[in-house]
Amino acid sequence: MKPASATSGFFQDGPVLENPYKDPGLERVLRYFVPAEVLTSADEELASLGEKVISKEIFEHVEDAERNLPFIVEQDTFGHPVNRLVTSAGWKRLKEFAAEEGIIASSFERKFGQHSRLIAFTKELIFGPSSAIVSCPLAMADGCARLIEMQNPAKDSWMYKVYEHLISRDPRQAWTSGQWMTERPGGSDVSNTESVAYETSEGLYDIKGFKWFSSATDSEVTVTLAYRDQENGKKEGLSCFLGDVHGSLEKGGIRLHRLKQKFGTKALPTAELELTGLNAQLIGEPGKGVKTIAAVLNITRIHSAIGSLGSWRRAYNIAKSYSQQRSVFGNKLCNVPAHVRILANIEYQMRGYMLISFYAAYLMGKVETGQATREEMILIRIIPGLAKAKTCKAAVTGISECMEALGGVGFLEHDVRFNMGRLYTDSQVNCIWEGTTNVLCDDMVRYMKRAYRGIRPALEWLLKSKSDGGELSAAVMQRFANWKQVFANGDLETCRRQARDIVFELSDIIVCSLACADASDANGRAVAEKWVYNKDPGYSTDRLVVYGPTAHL
Ligand code: MFK
Repeated sequence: MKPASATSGFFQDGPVLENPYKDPGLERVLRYFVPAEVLTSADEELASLGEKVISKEIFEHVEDAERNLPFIVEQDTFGHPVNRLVTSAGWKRLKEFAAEEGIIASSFERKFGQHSRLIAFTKELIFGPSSAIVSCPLAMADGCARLIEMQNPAKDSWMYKVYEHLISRDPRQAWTSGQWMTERPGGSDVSNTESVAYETSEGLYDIKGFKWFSSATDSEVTVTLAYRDQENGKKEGLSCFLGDVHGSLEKGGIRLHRLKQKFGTKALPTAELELTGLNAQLIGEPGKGVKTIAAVLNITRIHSAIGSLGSWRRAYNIAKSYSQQRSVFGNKLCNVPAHVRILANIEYQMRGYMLISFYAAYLMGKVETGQATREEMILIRIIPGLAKAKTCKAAVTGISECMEALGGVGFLEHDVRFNMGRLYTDSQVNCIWEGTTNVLCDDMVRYMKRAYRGIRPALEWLLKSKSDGGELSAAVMQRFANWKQVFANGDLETCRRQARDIVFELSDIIVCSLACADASDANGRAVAEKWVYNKDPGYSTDRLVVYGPTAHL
């Protein structure tokens, strides 16, 4: 045998990245929610985006953004304060690309009516893992645009101008938004906010305070919370404001205090900001800021869930492709039943999470276009939170499993295209921002306890409408009956202590129910039976679900 050298001997062929839009798992979920004629109209746009996000050019921008991290220039040579945030060319180009591709615009142009949201979120899923987390400012821009749209501002107002910038496809015009809620005393508990808004003229304010965790600091505007300055010690709740970041920075109304050093999302500038005079406009009713900003949260929560799924699918597709390249003990991994079973289990799980996350997008689209039924108007209050709470957590362990499926090479970071470590570290944040899992669960338990008389029939309606009338759906109904008993019998404090169990079980029940409506073939049935009974479908079904019916392996 000839000994190997650095340049001779065995070299493993790497995995192949395919167009993520052509992913059979995604195609199936899209067919579930989107009518065929809409998919046909959107096909070219989505396929083209799918090609671009795996192109050399886009990966070069990602590499640039991830190597040349943002920084703050505090002072010039002579000690004058400069207060300038520097981001890389790659980061800027990725933002421009997102605008050109209409990642946010697609939701608001409403070219596909109520299905526009589903098409837009498909774009987010496709682009997210090639975005160096430009997906974060996009998510907040999306939420901010929706919040403005809900106010129905006059066409000649500043607010409307902001809206037009947020949804623009022209990279020279496109803006993004921040969302500055978090302060030192309160992360999730925003009532401890220490920012004060001083009225300058009707509807206009100068906000002073310290924002502790401000992602997407390079955004042109922000949605933020502050207490309005009250005369005579009058008490009022938090109010919500739309802040002019760009203008306020220029005139010294915001000081970039420092950038956060983070476990992941490193290309994304996240800052501590001292507000010495953020010019802002009141948005929504004074004193009802939390309720107002919730419109943003419900959208960014869907982004978190679908962003996690985008990374997870990328990791899974890399692992799947690698299994068709790599041989061990004389067998390709795709022919090792234990390995195929790991991949199949990932697909069964992920498909369930895709169903609930895309269902959230489906509902959002119906609500925004005035097509939602009474029950759907109720469900939209909880489905985005349910989808985020469980999907984001599952994605972290799921991506870790995909990394392991590549063995040692899964742990390496040489190649931006196959950097599983980055997908893993970046996905961790989705469990935290926009409400940690426990905060989401607590909110949902409190809300459902208050609104149970409306929520219960809405859930029953959903489960019935997805039922196939067979044994699988009967098992789901039984599980829901058990859930109702636990939830209805528990007092508020007991349910809050058990919030995670209660919310996770409800999320699973909804996934099971959605999966039952897609169980008409072997592939869909395997997913549904896995979720409902945790049934092992056997090796041939595992292979079918992972590699498809015609795979020659
Ligand atoms: C790839 C993806 C990229 C994603 C980008 C993200 C960038 C990340 C930047 C950030 O992380 S920004 C900070 C994120 N912070 C949070 O998400 C805060 C998490 N905490 C919560 O969600 C708490 O539940 C909450 C702050 C809302 C609790 O505050 P409160 O003061 O205890 O309010 P409360 O009483 O729960 O709710 C006030 C009202 O709002 C109630 O209505 P009523 O006044 O009619 O009773 C609630 O029902 C309503 N509300 C709360 N959450 C809602 C909602 N309404 C609709 N939908 C919701 N989700």
